[in-house]
Amino acid sequence: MTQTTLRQHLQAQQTDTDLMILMEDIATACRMIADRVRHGAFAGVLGAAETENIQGETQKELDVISDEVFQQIVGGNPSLAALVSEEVDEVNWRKEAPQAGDFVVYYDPLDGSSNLDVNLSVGTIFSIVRLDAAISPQADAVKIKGTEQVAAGYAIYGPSTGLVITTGQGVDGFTHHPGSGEFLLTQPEMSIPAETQEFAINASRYDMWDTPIRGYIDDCLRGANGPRGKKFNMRWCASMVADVHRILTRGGVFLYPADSGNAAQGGKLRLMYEANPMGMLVEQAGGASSTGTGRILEVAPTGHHQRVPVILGSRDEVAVIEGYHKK
Ligand code: AHM
Ligand code: MG
Repeated sequence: MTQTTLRQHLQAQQTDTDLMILMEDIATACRMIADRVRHGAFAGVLGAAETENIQGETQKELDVISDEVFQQIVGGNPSLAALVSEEVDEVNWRKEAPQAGDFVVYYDPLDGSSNLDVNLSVGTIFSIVRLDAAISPQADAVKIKGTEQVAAGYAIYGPSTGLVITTGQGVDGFTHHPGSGEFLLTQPEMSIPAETQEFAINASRYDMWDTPIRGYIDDCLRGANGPRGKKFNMRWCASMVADVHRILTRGGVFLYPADSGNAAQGGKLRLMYEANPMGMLVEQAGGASSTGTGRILEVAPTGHHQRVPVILGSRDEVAVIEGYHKK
């Protein structure tokens, strides 16, 4: 069987060389994060010992270690203007005078990290924007809409390590092959069925939901005899990467709405390194992504750590949920 590597795939898509090198750097960072995640509770101790740090006994959290790995590998890319990380308050500028053609990378180095304690799937999410003009290195300059993304993706650290990417030409899934170290194309042209009977939401927040979300879930739970006329299944991984991976594989909808517990922040999930990249992937796979009242990718960012309500997945089901918001 012929195996297609990540580079061969990006070349076949005629990806611009600078973008291809950047995506390969991100893939390398993800392979190294996967290795640290696999070390589990030993990661901090072993990581520090490897660098012969005399403070080696001070164990670092894996999400901090993952951020350091990402900065170290991707931060050296010559076309990079800035990194924006969930783990770092300020924009990490890599150039004093970013030019047109340079990239901004937004990322969550270890999403779903509450799952680490229980040894369940976590991942790294990334979004890439290319500057269309020179900018001065100020935080306002990275408030760029999701529609401007040139690529997005995530790595999933589960039973195997996967990498799912889009450069705006559909969505393709790769699996890390431990023998060669390559990401090999294993799920070409991933697509989300338009209809579904499966939703993902943290139902423990039921008492905090607003009327549209409560109405939608109530109606799903009423099954074949209810207004939806069909029985729904439910899944919740508490890891957006794992939930979106399932949806890209077999369909479904994922909801993390704004509710009375997070309304002051505007929701839980972050626009620039969670909602936008997942929104682009889902759209590229034929699905839809919405805040409930509009397309996620069209949200004009107010800050680089901004939070938004997130509803994404099977196209027709997202439209149904938007309908509950219009009632
Ligand atoms: P994190 O970036 O702090 O890990 O938070 C994001 C995660 C998502 O991966 C997941 O969908 C959600 O938070 C789970 O939230 P909850 O703890 O309410 O189930
Ligand atoms: Mg996160």
